[in-house]
Amino acid sequence: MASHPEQHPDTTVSPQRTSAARQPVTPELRQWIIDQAGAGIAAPALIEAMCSAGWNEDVAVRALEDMLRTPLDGVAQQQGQPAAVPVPEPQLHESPALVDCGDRTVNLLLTMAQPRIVVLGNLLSPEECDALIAAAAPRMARSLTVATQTGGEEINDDRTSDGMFFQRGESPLIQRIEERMARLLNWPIENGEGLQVLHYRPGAEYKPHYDYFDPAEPGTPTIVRRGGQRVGTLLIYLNTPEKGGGTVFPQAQLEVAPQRGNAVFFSYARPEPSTRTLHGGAPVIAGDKWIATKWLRQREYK
Ligand code: PD2
Ligand code: ZN
Repeated sequence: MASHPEQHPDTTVSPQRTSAARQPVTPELRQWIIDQAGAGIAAPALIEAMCSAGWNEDVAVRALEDMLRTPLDGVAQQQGQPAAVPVPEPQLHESPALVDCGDRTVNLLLTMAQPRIVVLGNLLSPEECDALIAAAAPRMARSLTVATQTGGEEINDDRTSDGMFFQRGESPLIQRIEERMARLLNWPIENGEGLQVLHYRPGAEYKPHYDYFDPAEPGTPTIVRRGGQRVGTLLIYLNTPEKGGGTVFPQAQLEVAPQRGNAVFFSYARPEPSTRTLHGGAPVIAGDKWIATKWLRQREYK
């Protein structure tokens, strides 16, 4: 049985707890969750205990979700790592099978807490995928990556795809897709970089990397002046390659199969390998692979 959170010496129950819709997740509540989870108490029992101690159910669930996502946060800060910052996150309270994105309902296929990864089905229709490829195809060039030494851009042998960027909101199609992503991830459209489309031919790949900008690189302060750090990535598969081309997360030992219209989202609350968001595009073995990538920044990306 889970003890009640108010039994924690630092936690006092006040009558306002049940009425306040926006109760904060206090450090004491976080500590209580760590203690209980460490004692092997399962999530449903923890939520029940918090609710019967007077915590608002939404706050209880949010606290637990936060803890599951960043279980080592306290330890990380003690070790001098930067504090975790807010990240985009779909509304997945009560594990819905379907997620409402305003103009489209998306299927929830997989969630992982640490690293935070969410796999979604049916984010784009087949027609939207085809339209994105058609609009991108005449504008493709060998992919560049951000040159972390200088803050500029460079050709990178780790990334043997062709690519292009749409301007944010540059067409009704792009606008509609960006609004859907913003609604899905609860993150302002203005914080997104322009949507990127990549095309991999057989043999092409994107070797494992992190999407955040390494704070140790000299070009990073220049890069993050515009919009802050990247804190999340949404990759959408625009076609289904015949063989290969999955998105791999080596630290999670996970591979997401590329299926047209599906997407994988992951977030990183600090620019650190401890987020375990190392990921890569496995070599395409047969057929082509087309993806669209949306990177989310901390602040408005002007
Ligand atoms: O194409 C992919 O699966 C892939 C893998 C890793 C794309 C990216 N990173 C990216 O666009 O950042
Ligand atoms: Zn990447």
